[in-house]
Amino acid sequence: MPDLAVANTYSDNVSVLLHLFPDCNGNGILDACDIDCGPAGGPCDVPGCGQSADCNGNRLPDECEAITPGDFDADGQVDLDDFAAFATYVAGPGEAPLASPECLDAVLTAFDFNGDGDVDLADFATFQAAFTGP
Ligand SMILES: [Ca+2]
Ligand SMILES: [Ca+2]
Ligand SMILES: [Ca+2]
Ligand SMILES: [Ca+2]
Repeated sequence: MPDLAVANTYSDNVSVLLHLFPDCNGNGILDACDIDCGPAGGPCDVPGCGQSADCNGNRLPDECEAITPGDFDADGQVDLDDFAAFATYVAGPGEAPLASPECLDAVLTAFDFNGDGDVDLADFATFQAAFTGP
């Protein structure tokens, strides 16, 4: 016999997710499911799930966001959240940022201010100048 309590929990989750995370990229897949397929048999276990990167970890598919220099979480400000991310990805001069391959472009867009392929203290100087406050 199916576990109705579990089924109801899933449908509740789907309606909550639909409200919080619409289909911003218009591919017919809930944005949360674009990012993560979730458990097998769960509401996000659908064909095409898990195809979107969420490098800034805000649960929105990154292709729906405008990541700009300094603004990694695409909230329109260069603030402490972005600084925390910068600190996560900064590496030495000439070294690739400490990012997964799928996130490399997003990290470089946000933090490689001088466009030399690394995120280092030279970039930090520019980041500081772009800082708009906490
Ligand atoms: Ca979608
Ligand atoms: Ca995102
Ligand atoms: Ca930001
Ligand atoms: Ca750089």
